[in-house]
Amino acid sequence: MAKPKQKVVITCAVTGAIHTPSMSPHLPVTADEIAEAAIGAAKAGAAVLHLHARDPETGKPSQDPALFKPFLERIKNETDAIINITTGGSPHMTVEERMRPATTFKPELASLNMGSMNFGLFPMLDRFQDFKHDWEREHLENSRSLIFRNTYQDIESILTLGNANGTRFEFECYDISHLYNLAHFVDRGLVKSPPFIQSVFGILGGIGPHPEDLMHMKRTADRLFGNDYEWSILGAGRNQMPLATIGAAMGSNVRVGLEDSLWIGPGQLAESNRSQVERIRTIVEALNLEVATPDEARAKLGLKG
Ligand code: KMH
Ligand code: ZN
Repeated sequence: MAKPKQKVVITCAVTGAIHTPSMSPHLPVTADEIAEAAIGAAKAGAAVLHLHARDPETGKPSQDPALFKPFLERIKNETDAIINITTGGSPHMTVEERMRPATTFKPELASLNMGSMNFGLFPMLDRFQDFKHDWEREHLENSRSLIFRNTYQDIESILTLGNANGTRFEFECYDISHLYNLAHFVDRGLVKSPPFIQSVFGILGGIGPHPEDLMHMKRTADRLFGNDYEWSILGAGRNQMPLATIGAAMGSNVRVGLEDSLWIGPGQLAESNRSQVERIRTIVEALNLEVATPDEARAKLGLKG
């Protein structure tokens, strides 16, 4: 009898807080743009939508729940995709600020960043120089001296909030040490199994984007969590599709979206989130794997539904 095909959960991270509006005319900014981009991604096969909000005038990242509400309502009305709200916000924000939308909306899934780190956005100044808003240049320049703060106390506060609200987590692991931090919280009983590990490659300050880096993350996760975890791959920038492809071939889930990469090919801006979801879907199916529906993803990730 044929073995059932592995189901791959595609997450689409629709706008994020790394890129700025002057970098791409396709980056969703307003609530309507975020809703339309997210709905398009869900229709193309994204079971999980990872969501941030932006100020509609300036495009600056914001954790104001009032900015999330209109697009969350539209997405819930028009799709059955899993809503994943950021608690990372932007490295420029306080942890209290970052927690506001997940506290307000109690989603099925929220991100949780597993360690404090440098977060170097300034190399993007080599490629992008013309900015419409002052905040955009400052956002990149200031990353030379800021720390993306995720102390043990911060992580514990977000975990406690999630556990009280039935929210589970996409654990953002940017380096090997973050896997050990996650194992610590599993051992303390604060994280229910299986944890959904989003391995992040290619952020300056975290692990690099070499396939050997991916192998080292996987070997370490296998050693710490055995078979009892769900693995996903996020490659930043041009690493997005190659690393997602390697990961999917090795049994991982995948994350794409304009939060992580503005590109669809060398020097070619992606015109939509949907186009990246379609691209990875084609790759996943070419690997003879199946894309998970939202309900299949809920079952895999143990979500409240
Ligand atoms: N920006 C990504 C590298 C979060 O929102 O909590 C990871 C992320 C963090 O999505
Ligand atoms: Zn994010």
